[in-house]
Amino acid sequence: MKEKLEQIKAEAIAQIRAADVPERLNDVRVKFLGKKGELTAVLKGMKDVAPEERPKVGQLVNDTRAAIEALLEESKTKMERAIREQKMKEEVIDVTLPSKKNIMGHRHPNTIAQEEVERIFVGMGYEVIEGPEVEYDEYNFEKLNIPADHPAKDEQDTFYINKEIVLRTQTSPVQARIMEQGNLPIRMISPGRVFRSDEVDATHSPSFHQIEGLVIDKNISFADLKGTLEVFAKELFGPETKTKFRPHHFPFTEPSAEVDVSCFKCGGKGCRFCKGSGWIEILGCGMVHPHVLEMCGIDPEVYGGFAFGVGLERIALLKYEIDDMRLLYENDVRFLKQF
Ligand code: 2U9
Repeated sequence: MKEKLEQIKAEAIAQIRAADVPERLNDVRVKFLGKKGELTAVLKGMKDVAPEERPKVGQLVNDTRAAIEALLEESKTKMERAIREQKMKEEVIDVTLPSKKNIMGHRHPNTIAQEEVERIFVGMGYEVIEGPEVEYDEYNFEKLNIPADHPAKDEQDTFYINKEIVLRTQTSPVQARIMEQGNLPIRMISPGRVFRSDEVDATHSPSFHQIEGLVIDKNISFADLKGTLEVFAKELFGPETKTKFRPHHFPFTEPSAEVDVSCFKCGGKGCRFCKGSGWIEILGCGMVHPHVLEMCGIDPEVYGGFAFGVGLERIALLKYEIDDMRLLYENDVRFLKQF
């Protein structure tokens, strides 16, 4: 029995020494100390040992078990330490390395201009409402009093999806849809992308952005329109800014006007920026045409209103003194982060 135990112990020790990973150590534990292990088998054979010999043999079995367990534990600890040290060597962290730069994006000048215009009108109680970029001809043209034979409807100027559907050429259809809903009064601005079949140059792009405004209520006069746009111009270009309303024509407004602001570079004296005139054109506006009101379900005998349209790129180019619109679409961060 003694020899048998010595043999088990020697075998276990040899196998523990040979183990190269913790899993192998566990295999050894199961093989020798487990329920069906070799040492357990010896214990089971105790019934064949003479009773007076049993305590001695029992003691021997326990000693062997303790020796194997101790060696297993010691090997496991050693192995785990070695693994940890190896890992530490592989995962060296150089705390002296410079940190990665956190590269921040930047708001596009168009977005800055749009948010500025929105801030001004929201401050005067206007709602900001967006709508679809792909529109029915009916909303983009018909309801805005732009008849079938109007030059703006030419395929040279408008992108047609089919006979009835276009890429909107202005954001006015958003306003026409809101008017149709009939919740009056209305005080809204609609910012967004619009499309015109233009060749690309320093001041044109087939896709650009607008903000249009609309007010519909009882007793709205041209004086309300003038006052509103004067406040807008002063907020946008500074408190000294003067405004000039020049008569103009738009199909959807009557009367209509184009608005110039006094040059914010020279204060109106005339410079290169305003091409010597002292004035810079910034937007178009007018009193909503009674026919437009009617087509959008509003009684022009009871309600009236004014509307205006601003090109956002134009505002961005002016405010930030950018001389070529194409720079706005290249998305070069070195350009964008200047504003
Ligand atoms: C409705 C009725 C009337 C919107 C208006 C303008 C004048 C205007 C241009 C500015 C530069 C377009 O981006 S641009 O080329 N817009 O001059 N827009 S009045 O009038 C409306 C809008 C909606 C229902």
